[in-house]
This record gives sequence, C-alpha cells and structure tokens, in this order.
Amino acid sequence: MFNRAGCVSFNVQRYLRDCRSLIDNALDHYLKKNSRNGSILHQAICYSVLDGGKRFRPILALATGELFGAKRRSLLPFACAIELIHCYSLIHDDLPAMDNDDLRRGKLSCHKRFGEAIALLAGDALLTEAFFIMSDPKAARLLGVPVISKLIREVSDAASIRGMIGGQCTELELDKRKVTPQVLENLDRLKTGALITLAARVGAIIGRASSKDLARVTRYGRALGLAFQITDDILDSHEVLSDKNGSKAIVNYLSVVEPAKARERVNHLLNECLRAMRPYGTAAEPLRDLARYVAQRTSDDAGEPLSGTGNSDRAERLNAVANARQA
Ligand code: GRG
Repeated sequence: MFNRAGCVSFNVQRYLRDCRSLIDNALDHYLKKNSRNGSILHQAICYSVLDGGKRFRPILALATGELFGAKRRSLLPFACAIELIHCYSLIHDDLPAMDNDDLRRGKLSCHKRFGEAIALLAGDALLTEAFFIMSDPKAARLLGVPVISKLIREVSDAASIRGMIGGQCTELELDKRKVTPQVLENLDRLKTGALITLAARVGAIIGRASSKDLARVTRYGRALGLAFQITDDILDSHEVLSDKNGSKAIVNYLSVVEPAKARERVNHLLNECLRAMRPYGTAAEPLRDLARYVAQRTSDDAGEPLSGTGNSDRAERLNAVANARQA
C-alpha cells in the first residue's frame, strides 16, 4: 500500500474487493446459522442472496461508515440487512404479478426455480430477517440503543410506502401518456434511490457523522441513487425498443429522454456526488469511485461483482438457464 515516495497509496479496486468479500462472508454467516437450514424456503433464500449480485448497497454503507471512522463490525449487520431487503425486493419484483421476469442475476428468478408461493415467502422472510439482524443485542451493545433505534427507523422508512414500496406502487399506477422525465425521476428517487441513500446515511450515522456531514452524505446518496436508476435504464434501453415493437410493456427514462440527454443527466449527477465529497479529500476516494462506477457502467453487469473479480461459472450458469428455458 506504500508508493515509492513512502506515502500511502490507496488501491480502490482492492478496497472494493475486500468489502465485497467481507459482505459475502457475513451474509453467508447470517443465513447459514438459521435453524431452518435445508428447508425449501431456506434453499430459496440462499439461492437468491448468496450467489451473485454486485453488493453495491452494502459496499456503499461500509465505505460511508469508514469515511467517518466506523468499525466494520458495527457496520456489517446494517450493511447486510440492507442487502437482504434489496434481495427481497428483487424476488418480489420478478413475480408474475409485478415484472414477471424469468431471470435474475444470470440465473432463473426465484419463482421460476422454486415456485411463486415459496418466492413470495422467501421475500417476506428476507425482509423480516433484516430486522432480526439489526435488532441483535450485540449490535445494541456496540452502538447503543438510541443509535439502533434511529437506524431501524431509517431502514423502515426507506423500505416503506414513503420509500421503495411507494415508488414501486407509483410505477405500477403510471399513466403512460403522462410520463415526463420529472415524473420518472421522482419515482426513481423512491423505488431505487431510497435504499441507496439509506445505505450511505446508515454508514454515516454509525460513524456518528455530524448533521452537516450527514446532509452532505444524503446529497451524495440522492444523486447516486438517481444516477444508478438512469444508468440502469440506459442499459435496459433494448427493452424500450422491444416495447415499441409490441412486446414487453416498459416505461423508463429512455422512453421519454434521448440517450445522449440521459447520459448528460447522469454526468450531472456524478458531478453532484463528487462535489458533495469534496470536503473529505482523499479519504472519500472509495465513495468517489463508487459514483464513477455507477455513472460509467457501459454494460449490463447485473449479477457480476462490483470490483471486477468476475464469476468464473457465469457462462456455465447462463447455459443452465438456456437449457432450463428450453425444457
Ligand atoms: C412487496 C409485492 C412487493 C414488491 C416489491 C419494491 C419492489 C417490489 C421492488 C423494488 C424495485 C426494484 C427492483 C427496483 C429496481 C432497482 C434496481 C436497478 C435493481 C437492480 O439492482 P442491482 O443492479 O442488482 O444492484 P444486483 O443484482 O447487483 O444486486
């Protein structure tokens, strides 16, 4: 970690890789110590959480927490709880009553693999498990009850009708004839942005950030969350095209904004993230890098690790999916 001049040089790729592996191990630990190991529900939960996913939100929680000096052992339960809530939302989002997707993270979606009833329950169980982990007395001993209570309230709010679920419902009710970029941005700030802003805020709260710092982190998280969804829409633009040909009905940012304008908007949001982090100098390099990663994604790498370590068995899994779909 030392460069030739004897100064500490920061390797952000290594940092992100370390965070990711820490999170993977912690998720494994939380899910596998469950007393219902081996049940079909437990299999569906592990299938949906443990194999794949970029872990973007928990990495963000760790990176923000560490900016303010929080210890990893205090951050991990909350980082993992946010990932479990994210996984639950993906399972439910894929159900036939919602987006009706056969694939998730490069393999069959949970309901395609385990059936709708189990997928519904796996999502419910993950949401509940998140609160079980956050309310562990060990976490309360580390952080104190008032901080735990504040964190649980933040998490509940972000996942609630005022946050992610509210955004999802607004999307379901969209009148396609009245969609404007502003309508979509407001919706995206809830559906996707709420959990991403939450991850950043949770890290800062655990690091006992001042209210001024928390406001900066919130600005960063809000810009990042919106940039994340617009980039996702850019990467999904083929689905908008297929809609015009009469297949899957999908309304996203690219339905109402030209691709170049959407890219411009993402760059603007990236600059907002970078501006919010300016007061922290090099200490905020992981957070800057996460923002650059979001803004500069050029391929749909859903299911691939954030730090580019690669999934060696991805091609094999895609083959299995193709076979399963033919069967
Ligand atoms: C409760 C019935 C019921 C449904 C809930 C709230 C909800 C459905 C869905 C959440 C909305 C959602 C899936 C938004 C999309 C956000 C998004 C871009 C998800 C993909 O996130 P990544 O790229 O995925 O971080 P990985 O796989 O890397 O974790």
